[in-house]
Amino acid sequence: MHFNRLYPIHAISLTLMALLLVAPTAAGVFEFAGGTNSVDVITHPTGYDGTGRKLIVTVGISPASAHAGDMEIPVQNAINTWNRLVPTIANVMTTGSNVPSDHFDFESVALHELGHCMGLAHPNLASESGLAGSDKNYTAATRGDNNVFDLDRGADGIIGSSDDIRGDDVNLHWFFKGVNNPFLLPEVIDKTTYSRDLNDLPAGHRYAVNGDRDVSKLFNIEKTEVVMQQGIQAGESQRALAADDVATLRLGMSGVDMIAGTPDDYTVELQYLGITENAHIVLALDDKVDLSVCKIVGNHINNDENHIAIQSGEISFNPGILWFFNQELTVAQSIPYVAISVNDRADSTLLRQGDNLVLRVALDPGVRNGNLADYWVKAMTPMGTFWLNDQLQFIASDTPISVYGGALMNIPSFTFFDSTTQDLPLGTYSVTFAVDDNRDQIYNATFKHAVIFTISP
Ligand SMILES: [Ca+2]
Ligand SMILES: [Ca+2]
Ligand SMILES: [Ca+2]
Ligand SMILES: [Ca+2]
Repeated sequence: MHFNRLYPIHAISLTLMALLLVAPTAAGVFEFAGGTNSVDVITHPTGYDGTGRKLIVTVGISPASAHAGDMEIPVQNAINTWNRLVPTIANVMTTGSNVPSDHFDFESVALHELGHCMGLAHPNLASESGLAGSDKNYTAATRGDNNVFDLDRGADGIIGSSDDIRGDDVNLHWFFKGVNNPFLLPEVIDKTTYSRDLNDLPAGHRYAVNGDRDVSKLFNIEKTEVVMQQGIQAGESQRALAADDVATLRLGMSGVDMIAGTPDDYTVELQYLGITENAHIVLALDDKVDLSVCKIVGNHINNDENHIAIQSGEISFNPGILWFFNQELTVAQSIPYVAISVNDRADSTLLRQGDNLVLRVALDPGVRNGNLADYWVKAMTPMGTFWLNDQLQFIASDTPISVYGGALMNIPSFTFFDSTTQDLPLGTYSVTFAVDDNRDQIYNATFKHAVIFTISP
């Protein structure tokens, strides 16, 4: 079977207004960073003027667009995904996705383009670098003094990981200081925890890691890719955010002082207005682009060279592509509600060897109360994949082992692991709690939630 790999691209339009920005050719984690602008540029959503507030960014679908009606549900789903701002893993879905193998998933691409329209750029070098093939997956950077991209994938053979040798290329990717794992989040996200400066990398790391799907495997995480990473294949979906998508938007939300918890912080909510041109961001299927593009216009905030606010966004999709329009409206919270926590955090945490580790699950079956289901707890670890069995022991197995089969029931909180990490190997672990909508001993993971933690010396 033949799969095309097409790349959503973005471009930045020029305007004649004196304060507005010209188009850079390089892009990083934030739009407008690099090129003719400062590499430290943080780009903020429409409406931010340097004072703390809740930004409402409106989204509409062009009435002139082909498939305008078909776009309504996937656009609302993508808006809802950004508004929830929940980090996930295993967000690259091929099997288990409802996208036909020869179609491109409109919802996934709309999610990516809405990220551009809020100021997020590609974390990888992407097609705007002019590079070919997998070289586009190196971490976003400028060419540096020698004016060429220095590309060496390092000893692990994986492009975009911590051992890449990048010469004088100036890193544009904001990373978790001292951690450099784009699938993990600290509680506070601002300049005290995130940096572009390679001196803030952990000892032994050479470059900022970007959240590429091949890189996720190095962290014992199921196929996961940052939504803002460029590139989607036919037949797959990426409808949920990864940690670095959340981190980058929240870094911007720490405001112009880049300190969380001060008066210049903002929150942002995308608001769907329906089929109308009268919105900050308007989507259309027209014939202007290869796959898709978000054209944005930005303006410096109070003449600050490092802070730019987007004025408006225009998202174009190529009508010649075979698009799949998902017609399942996702609700604000998944039903049933499935949750796992690590030391009472819902996303991720950092542990020292010897710290205590507590893993808990919760389940609210909602309207599915009593339906038969398989229950699973899967741990991907530095020693391989483990499954919690019905004796609540982790068993190493490449074949799924269920922890329980029976009716969906209300579980307010259940602790299945509470122990020291003294004897656990160093590295990154991900643990997924999943329930199915059937009881057949086959791992479907219809509803799931995962947490990630690291153990360091
Ligand atoms: Ca590498
Ligand atoms: Ca260079
Ligand atoms: Ca602030
Ligand atoms: Ca099953």
